[in-house]
Amino acid sequence: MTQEEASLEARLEEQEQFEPPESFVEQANVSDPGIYDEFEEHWPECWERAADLLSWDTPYETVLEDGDAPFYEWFTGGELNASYNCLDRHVEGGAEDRTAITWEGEPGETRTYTYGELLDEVEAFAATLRDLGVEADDVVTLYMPMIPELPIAMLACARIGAPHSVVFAGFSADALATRMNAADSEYLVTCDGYYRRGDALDHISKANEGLEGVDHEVSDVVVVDRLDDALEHSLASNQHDYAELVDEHEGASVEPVTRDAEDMLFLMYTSGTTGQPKGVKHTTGGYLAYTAWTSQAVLDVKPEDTYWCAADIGWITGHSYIVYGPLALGTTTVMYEGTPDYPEKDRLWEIVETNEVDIFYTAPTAIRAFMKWGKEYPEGHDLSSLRLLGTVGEPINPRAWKWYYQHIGDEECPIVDTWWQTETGGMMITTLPGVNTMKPGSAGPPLPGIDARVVDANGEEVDAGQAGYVTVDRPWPGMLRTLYQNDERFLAEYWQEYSDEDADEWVYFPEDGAKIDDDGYITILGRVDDVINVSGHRLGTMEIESAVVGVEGVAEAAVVGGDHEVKGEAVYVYAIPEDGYDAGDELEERAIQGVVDSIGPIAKPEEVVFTPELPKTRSGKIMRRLLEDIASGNELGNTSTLRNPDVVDDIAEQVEDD
Ligand code: 6R9
Repeated sequence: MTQEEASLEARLEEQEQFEPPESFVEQANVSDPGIYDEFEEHWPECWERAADLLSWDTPYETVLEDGDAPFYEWFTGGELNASYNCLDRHVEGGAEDRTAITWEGEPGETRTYTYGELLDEVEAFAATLRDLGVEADDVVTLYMPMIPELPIAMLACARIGAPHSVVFAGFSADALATRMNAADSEYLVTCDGYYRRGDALDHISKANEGLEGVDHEVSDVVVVDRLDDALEHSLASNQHDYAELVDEHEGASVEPVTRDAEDMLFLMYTSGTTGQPKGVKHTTGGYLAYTAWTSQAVLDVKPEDTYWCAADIGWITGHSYIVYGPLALGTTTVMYEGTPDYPEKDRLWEIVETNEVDIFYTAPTAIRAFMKWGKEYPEGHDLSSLRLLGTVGEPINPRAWKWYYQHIGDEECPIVDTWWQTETGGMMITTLPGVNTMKPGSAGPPLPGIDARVVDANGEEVDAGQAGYVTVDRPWPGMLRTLYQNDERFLAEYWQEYSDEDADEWVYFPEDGAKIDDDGYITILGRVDDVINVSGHRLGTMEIESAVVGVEGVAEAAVVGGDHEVKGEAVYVYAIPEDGYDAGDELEERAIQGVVDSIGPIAKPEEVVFTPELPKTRSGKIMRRLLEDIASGNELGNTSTLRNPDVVDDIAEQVEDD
């Protein structure tokens, strides 16, 4: 390190606040601090601003209908089509030749689709789906990796009014079956495989195995041939080759189906406290308006930009900020198939340089990996096209924030640390990059119109600096409407904790801990339920536990998240072997494989610790907090209230030995 660099590092290390550069503010979509008051004074009509970003077939009558709270309705009476809003209207407006999607395959090939071409592809696939018998309101499952056919299929579904349910390609066959069963989905679009670190991965076998676990008849399966000859596969009688079907429908014209603002756009299954994933339902009007608005106000997206959200479309971040938000605004959105370190650890920076990316949005876990690899990788590339950086998915520690600011943004790009959830549809707590001071480690104030607070267990707002829980005291357009076919669970999961039902006061509880400072900036502390966050991916400990207990030879298991340098949190399993089984490597291997088979490699345990007993309270509850502390290597508090305090030392010793 040169002396100059060393003094810069030292200065950054001490600096706690950063102002957005003047050059950014001057061109920002939102730069007037008055926007907060404006939204406050005109709430809920302020949300017309979001709805105005869309083209409506029928104008809405009411902005917010709260008669049946918390089953809120937004833009009631309005009608629109999401695919029309993401495609046709840009083409009609003269942007036919603007690039909509730039795709980078892992082996190095690229594909681009202009808005005109994307519309043609979407129409051809929409016609295909219709021919297969898909009707409005039929749930179509999309089990696909990061290939252009995924957003094409999403928009084709939206065009004909069929909600999609995207299942992350890294999820297991079991996870696919569970989700298809829960949604009664009779159609599946998948692919033969994809590339990962140079290998052609077989995906179709996993899809086929999943189909065996579906409890109802699946009418049709469409298979994209991503790998050509790299993987031989045969198709069953109800399985069709994507390209063949699309060729037959080339040039088809499919009118976008007019949808009610409150009609379901998609379902997204996410992890919760119990083993059964939650089917989060998002609607057409509110969700699309909210993702378009936040893309514009927070990500500063402009039609002429090249914008890159390096997430996977299989998660909500990809739905909202690779597909719907950016395309609704008519910008160019980048998709990358592979991993950041293949073929070299500068792959992402090469993509930024060659595509002259303006805006880059990623997860803190990726930034921590970049830090570990070293600054020489970004330094080898010209990243001067970048104007704005963003993070999402988990808390970002100030050190990683500053590294991102210095080595990727060259101290010239604001960073937005955006807190939100699958359920919120879009961003909720973050600075506005053209308005607010940034404080590394703190997401920022709630967005204009968002009534997020930090409260204690009684719902009273906590003092600055005190830890509490996040609540959202007023609805917003992008919010989930319910859990699919399960209103009861919707009420119990999100509204029970802090609402006063008799007074008809409804408070949304996201199950995150937080603290707030004197300026109203919120620092998120993490989940307060049994959900852990591994590399920005949300996993339910209960789902993992039931996978471990399903392994022959395991009697009981507790799963917790422990600190991890790169992943943020990692999965730790504490398990009691069944009598007659040896607590050795073989059982550990099988326990790990059990988790991978039932959920997917993202949930792979960091460590399995066998113990004759789990630490339990006198009332018989497993002391998870204690196991978390052991996993994270923290100081252990008082264990005297345990029924079996001795077991703690045994476990802690084993973890240290490993
Ligand atoms: C978008 C997304 C939601 C959970 C959420 C919280 C954590 C997300 C964060 C963050 C701190 C941020 N989270 N963004 N924590 N700072 N900027 O990630 O959705 O997969 O549903 O996860 O992620 O704990 O409750 P989802």
